[in-house]
Amino acid sequence: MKPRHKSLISLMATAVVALAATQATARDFRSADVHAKDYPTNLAVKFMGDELAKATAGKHKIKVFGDSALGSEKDTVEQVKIGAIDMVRVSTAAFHGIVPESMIPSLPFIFRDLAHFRATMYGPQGDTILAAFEKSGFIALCMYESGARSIYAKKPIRSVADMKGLKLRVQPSDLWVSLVQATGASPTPMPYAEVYTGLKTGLLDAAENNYPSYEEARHYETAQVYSETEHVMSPEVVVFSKKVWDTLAADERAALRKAAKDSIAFYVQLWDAKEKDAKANIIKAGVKIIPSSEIDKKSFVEVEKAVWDKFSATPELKALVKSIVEAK
Ligand code: GTR
Repeated sequence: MKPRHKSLISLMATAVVALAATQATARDFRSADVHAKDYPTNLAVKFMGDELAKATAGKHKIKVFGDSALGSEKDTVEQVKIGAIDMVRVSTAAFHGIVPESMIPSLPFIFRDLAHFRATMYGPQGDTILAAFEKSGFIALCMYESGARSIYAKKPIRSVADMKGLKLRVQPSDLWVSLVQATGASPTPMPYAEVYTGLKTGLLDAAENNYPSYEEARHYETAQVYSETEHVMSPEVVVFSKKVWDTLAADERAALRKAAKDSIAFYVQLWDAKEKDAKANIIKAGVKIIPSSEIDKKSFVEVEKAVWDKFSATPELKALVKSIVEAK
């Protein structure tokens, strides 16, 4: 046999062994999250893990690391990129600088209501956004709703005029910085885990989030007025490392994708209950709520037009915006 053939055969043999090894290796995929173990995102990823274990006869599982134990959203996304962590559940805001499509659902007031959000983000427009992650080296498996984000401070916010000069925490993202600057407030980008201290020490006057995060992170202890500005409904996203994904067999990838899709309905039920529960708890704790009916939303919509233009500048992004806005 000629040496060339020999080396080809040994190469093929190595490939076969490698493939068998990949398929034989059981994995406990590590998934990072900033929320506590019992928060809906973590319970949903745990559900995904149980489904995955069933589909792979117990071979693959998912282990959730909550409470920012593996780092901030930005840090863990970087680790997922290099394959040091297998998975992450973050706000889509953590991908604003990486996947331009992920910015679109954070455009202020883009969703008319929850039904509009669900029809698009669990529908074709959501699929477009998820698919866009791959060219940046990530496999986005599914999105979850996260209610509406509203502003909380020591004082009520009824119109954009009340925002002037407020030191307001934002998620580390250019879109978020611009969004808050447009209102006349002063944005301070900071990881979730640091906001509690920021509010306590007076480094921040205000922050913004949905009811469950406002409650979980105990931001209500210092920022006791929650004004239902409902300015953004950005979704959560569950993302898998492409580096790790590329080592998996086709049936294993399919099982992961299916488990993620199946976790949405499970999540939505938990989220619905959590929102109600969190709101009831913060009311009990003495928080004053300014209901959305008392907020001059028009004043916010006006100043945010420039943000839409700035962050959906390409024809592809404009088409995505149009398709969301025009969806029934
Ligand atoms: C929450 C979201 C987290 C994180 C946090 C934040 O609503 O679930 O992933 O993004 O907001 O504001 O940092």
